[in-house]
Amino acid sequence: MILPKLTVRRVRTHAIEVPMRRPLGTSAALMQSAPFVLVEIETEEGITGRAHAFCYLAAAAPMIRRIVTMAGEAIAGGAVDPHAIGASLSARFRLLGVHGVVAMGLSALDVACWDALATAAGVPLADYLGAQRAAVAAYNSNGLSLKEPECLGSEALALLEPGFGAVKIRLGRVDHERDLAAVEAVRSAIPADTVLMADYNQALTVTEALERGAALEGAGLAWIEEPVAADDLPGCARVAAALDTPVQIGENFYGPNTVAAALAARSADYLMFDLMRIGGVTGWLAASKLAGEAGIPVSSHLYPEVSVHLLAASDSAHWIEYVDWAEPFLEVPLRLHYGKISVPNEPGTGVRWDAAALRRYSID
Ligand code: SMN
Ligand code: MG
Repeated sequence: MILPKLTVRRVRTHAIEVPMRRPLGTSAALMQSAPFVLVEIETEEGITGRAHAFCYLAAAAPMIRRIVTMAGEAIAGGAVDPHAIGASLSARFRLLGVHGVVAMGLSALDVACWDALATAAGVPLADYLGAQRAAVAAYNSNGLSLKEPECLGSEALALLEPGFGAVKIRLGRVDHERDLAAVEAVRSAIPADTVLMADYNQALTVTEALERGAALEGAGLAWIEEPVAADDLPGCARVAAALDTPVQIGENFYGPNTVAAALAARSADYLMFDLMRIGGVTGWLAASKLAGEAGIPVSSHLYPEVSVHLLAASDSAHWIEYVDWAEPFLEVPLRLHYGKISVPNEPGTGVRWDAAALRRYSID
């Protein structure tokens, strides 16, 4: 791949917190608004690369910004070369460790670099990476929180309304019977051919996961996500081996080395990568190559706006997770078409922020 010649002029960041249409209640936390750090790499050539990082907690936004600003000062004046930048920044932050907010900051810079390069080349990022398809099948992940099971059937139907053929439910209540009732409430409300995924967000011990997973075998779940601690790769492997229902993990993997370890341990049937944890586009490409070689289908975690490009260019693309959290600040919303997300036609990722939204939701 020939890199367009671009030079980093400066890096800017913004912090915003936007309302969520539906609060999301997982076994780990209830989120009622969505804090983001927005990153812009300005180049001497006049092209700007952008990336958005979801922060989980508003308190994490200033930390991520600080990392991005420090890293931005280190790369100013150099070439927009994601691999070289990644190598030098990983070395710079090695003693602190490239995890958590550090990994998120460096991943955001990487995504902004790739956005700038594809924009300079005049093509969508998917095409720049060798797109194989124009759209990716999406599941609606905007709801089905840990609420009263009785209200979940109608919510599932509302989530399918825009044309989706798949939805994800959150599980991990203290009372397993209520989890079963929640799955049953959704299953009986949605059409038989609707795909239903379930996410425990690491709530269970391995013993619990084996018991609860066995009780769910007949529920027709497309996958059980993160049943146990994400870094317990042998534990994940035990659950994956015992259950017929596929086990999905990976949103908490920092970098491709964890993917290699998970593959070696046979920790899951499916893998999903989070753009801001896996190492941006560069980390995703390496991770997805490993998964592809092992024959493991790859899905995305959050960031549908950028993940659509990566999955469109991937041999092993499975499902894209659709969340609408960035919609309040995006200039151009995602294009949904019969349950798929289409690759935008414009150069780069197509992610640009609306100036008025930036002012309105600023938490600077
Ligand atoms: C999830 C976790 C944390 C924030 C958003 C979403 C969840 C998912 O694990 O996979 O959607
Ligand atoms: Mg998850």
